[in-house]
Amino acid sequence: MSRSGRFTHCAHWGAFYAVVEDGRLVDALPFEGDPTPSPILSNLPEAVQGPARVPQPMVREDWLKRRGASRETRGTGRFVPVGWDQALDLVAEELARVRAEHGPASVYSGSYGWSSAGRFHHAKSQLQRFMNLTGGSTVSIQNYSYAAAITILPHVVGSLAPVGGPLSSWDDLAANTRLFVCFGGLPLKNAQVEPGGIGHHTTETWVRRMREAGVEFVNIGPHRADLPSWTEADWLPLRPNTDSALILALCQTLVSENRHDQGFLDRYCAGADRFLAYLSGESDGIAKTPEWAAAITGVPADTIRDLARRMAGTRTMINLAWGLQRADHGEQPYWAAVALAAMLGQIGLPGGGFAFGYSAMGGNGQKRPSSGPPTHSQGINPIDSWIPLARISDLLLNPGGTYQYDGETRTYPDIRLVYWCGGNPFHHHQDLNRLVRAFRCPETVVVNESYWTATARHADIVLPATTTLERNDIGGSRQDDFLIAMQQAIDPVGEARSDFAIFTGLAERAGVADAFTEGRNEMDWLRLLYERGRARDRSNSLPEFDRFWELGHVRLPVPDQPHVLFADFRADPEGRPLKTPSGRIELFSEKIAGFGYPDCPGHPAWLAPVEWLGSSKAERFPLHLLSPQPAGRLHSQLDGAGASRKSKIQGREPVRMAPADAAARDLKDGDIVRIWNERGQVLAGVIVTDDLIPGVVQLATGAWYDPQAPFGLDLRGNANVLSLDKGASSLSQAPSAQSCLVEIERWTGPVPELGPDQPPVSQAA
Ligand SMILES: Nc1nc2c(c(=O)[nH]1)N[C@H]1C(S)=C(S)[C@@H](COP(=O)(O)OP(=O)(O)OC[C@H]3O[C@@H](n4cnc5c(=O)[nH]c(N)nc54)[C@H](O)[C@@H]3O)O[C@H]1N2
Ligand SMILES: Nc1nc2c(c(=O)[nH]1)N[C@H]1C(S)=C(S)[C@@H](COP(=O)(O)OP(=O)(O)OC[C@H]3O[C@@H](n4cnc5c(=O)[nH]c(N)nc54)[C@H](O)[C@@H]3O)O[C@H]1N2
Ligand SMILES: [Mo]
Repeated sequence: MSRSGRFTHCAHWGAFYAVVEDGRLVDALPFEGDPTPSPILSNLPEAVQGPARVPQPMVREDWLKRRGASRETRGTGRFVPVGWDQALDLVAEELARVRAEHGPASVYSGSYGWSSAGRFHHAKSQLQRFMNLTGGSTVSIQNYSYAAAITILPHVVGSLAPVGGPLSSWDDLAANTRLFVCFGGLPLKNAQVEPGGIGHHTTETWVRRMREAGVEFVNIGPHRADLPSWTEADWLPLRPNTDSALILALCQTLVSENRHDQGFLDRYCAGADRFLAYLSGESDGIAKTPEWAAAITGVPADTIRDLARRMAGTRTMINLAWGLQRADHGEQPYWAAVALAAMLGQIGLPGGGFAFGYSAMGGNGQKRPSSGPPTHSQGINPIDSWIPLARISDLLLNPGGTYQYDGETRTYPDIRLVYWCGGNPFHHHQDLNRLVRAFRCPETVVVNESYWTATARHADIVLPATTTLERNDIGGSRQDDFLIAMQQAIDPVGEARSDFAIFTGLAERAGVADAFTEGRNEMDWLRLLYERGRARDRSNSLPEFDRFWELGHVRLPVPDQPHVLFADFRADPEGRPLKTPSGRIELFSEKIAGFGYPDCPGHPAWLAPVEWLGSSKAERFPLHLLSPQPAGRLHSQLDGAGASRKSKIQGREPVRMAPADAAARDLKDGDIVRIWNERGQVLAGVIVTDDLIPGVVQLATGAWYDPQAPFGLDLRGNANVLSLDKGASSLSQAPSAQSCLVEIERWTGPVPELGPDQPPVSQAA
């Protein structure tokens, strides 16, 4: 069908209009009324119809010949195009064989990843629904965004609300906060995205309103630009991964100057005495004074003291970026921040307290509609087998191995088949050279992907998935008040099929098609999911499905009143206790202490990370590499197109560094450099900036993994070739990408060409 027209659509980076001429996507226009649409939008037509799409089902040649015996060559060699029937037969037979020979736990479908915005075609839901109907599989828990927080916060405050929302809402902050202390700033570039999509991007509007209302901002961290200059923020430059030391010294100052709120500690907290004994040094001989913290953090002692006094003197909101806990011992700055907020005694008051991740997502701080977006049922996994998701390489490399997690000793199952759908572990996981080795362990790897990502290239069977533009869906997030009709704009590119269609084909082969589809096609499902949501909506304000589809979007009502996190608990701590063992905020956790983990004791503590500027390793690798989220793309999505491509230097990801570090290496803007440590090496292009402190460099995540040879020099500058694959602690086993030391030197040889957009493909068999 060769359509033309304008279609309402939606991505994680926002609602938009897809402009189609003669069946081709030609433009993506900002959504009506969006005050700050995302520049990521500009990439779309170039990517969706670009050369990196997987055109039809593909099987790795060596796997076709030798099946599991070919695993050593995975990630290399040619692919053979096959028809859909053959591809689906191969997957169905291999899955049945592996489950019969090794049991359902030998199939890994943890398949972390953001895929795309539509809620029905949500890739992982489709995968899990299929797996759960056919015997189950090993899955994953947590997320890469805030896994350390997911594990520690239930012990400390009995809730994930301070990180997953709803946070105290922006209207509360604009009206009541006087001082906004941000560790890692408020990176507005991150507020472009919201999982499931967002109708209007309003974070910047809110931060401007706060500034206009006279709120004062403080940015603590290595990167000045984490708060926009118009906030006129005070910048306290701090060494990466040392926030917990600084926060402990703020607490110590409050106590030693008797500025802390003892009444709040007595009424709302448990274990304050144990924590105070650590602050004073009574328990370990080291007082956590500003002088002590200054030596660790690089922030002068008097500056720390002044900040503590300022915070105690006014209504203060403490905010920590999520990136801080994506580090070794990432639990500590979060727990310490809860303790600091408790000392100030403003938790549960308008505009006060603490939160994690304002501006990490576009929906954080927004007021939530009472009914969320539609969701598709994944069913129930018939087996109990899972890992904390960042242990993926350990899982594949150590079948039968044991590890600690949240007080348990657990055992890795023996994985024989990996099925990934809607994620890119060769983007998101740390130490990619290690992941290459890990991916060579299972007998078979199946990947549904739209693009020839490194993950698709490390599969044996690649099933081409449509992008959202090639199917109908509904976009929406529980943190946003829009529901967006995602109207199919173009025909599937090549032979791509939706994940729903792919798993329907596999479900037919497994004899469970009726249970999988329940007899419904795509539009039937959208209608059903929408109408279910409409029935739940207490405002009765939603139109019927057909009207919604015609309008292209609807808005859900949100509460008039500001939301204040923990206001209920503050008002009635006995009647509405927290879901912690004590019912209170745990500044000391008997439970965590009982686990006996040296890397996560019973109270917030300063624990030096394995790699940081104070470690002995910094003599060899003197630069701390931070890998924040990219401004011009979503993770690895759309890396090769539009805004992201334009940001590159000779096709390489830019690395930002301080003038002193550049001068010491005789580098200037635009130079190509080699960045390396003992885990790997990458090429990047230099940008010199005085927004970074000396000793700290920034290489955003998401450049496509493009090794010159297996385990060789990465040509595009993927930060995870360099990052560390270590659990943040025995408690959370969370990813710790932000604890990473490197060295940088000028690249003196000819700059090698980038790898091709597609792997080698044979003529059809
Ligand atoms: N060094 C470092 N590493 C990090 C981070 C960091 O800060 N530093 N951040 C981490 C964080 S917070 C996250 S959330 C992760 C993100 O990691 P991912 O979510 O894995 O990254 P994406 O690039 O979004 O990968 C999604 C993939 O799904 C594919 N896809 C899109 N739509 C569909 C679909 O409908 N069907 C199928 N089958 N596939 C689809 C896309 O083409 C893309 O390849 O990265 C983590 N990794
Ligand atoms: N444009 C765009 N937006 C995104 C995404 C994307 O891919 N592209 N990804 C989304 C996802 S999945 C997530 S989880 C969120 C992540 O949101 P965050 O985790 O908040 O984002 P990051 O960019 O990783 O980190 C924010 C800032 O923390 C600072 N920082 C890093 N380490 C330290 C430290 O040790 N101490 C201090 N004080 N500061 C530190 C860095 O300077 C960095 O700029 O972003 C979301 N938003
Ligand atoms: Mo994330």
